[in-house]
Amino acid sequence: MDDCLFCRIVAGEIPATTVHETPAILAFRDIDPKAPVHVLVIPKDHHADVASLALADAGLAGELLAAAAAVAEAEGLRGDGFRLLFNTGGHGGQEVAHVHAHVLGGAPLGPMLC
Ligand code: IU
Repeated sequence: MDDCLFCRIVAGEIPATTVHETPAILAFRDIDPKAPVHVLVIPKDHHADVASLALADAGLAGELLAAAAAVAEAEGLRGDGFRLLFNTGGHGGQEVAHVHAHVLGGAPLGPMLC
């Protein structure tokens, strides 16, 4: 989608710091990190949110989770733990309408992120 920020990152039109990539998935550092490690993991194909993705392509949703786990491993988060978060829709606080998993860690995050 021409007007989608994350589609433009996938297309290389907007720079991002990539930490993990597969043919279907891209993971890059959040431009405004909310934790010492904050990586966004997205499918290269456009899906608006995690519910839309899961209904349209459960296999790709699984690839997204596997990539998030690989990022957590590569970033050294597996031992102490991390947060995997999908903000979804308006009430969920989703600002970019291209599904993205937030991988957050590197410090204790508390019981909830709001
Ligand atoms: P949200 O779940 O849609 O609220 O998360 C969007 C995230 O995208 C948020 O953490 C932003 O800091 C991040 N982001 C980014 O990494 N690069 C950008 O150019 C823009 C937002 I705009």
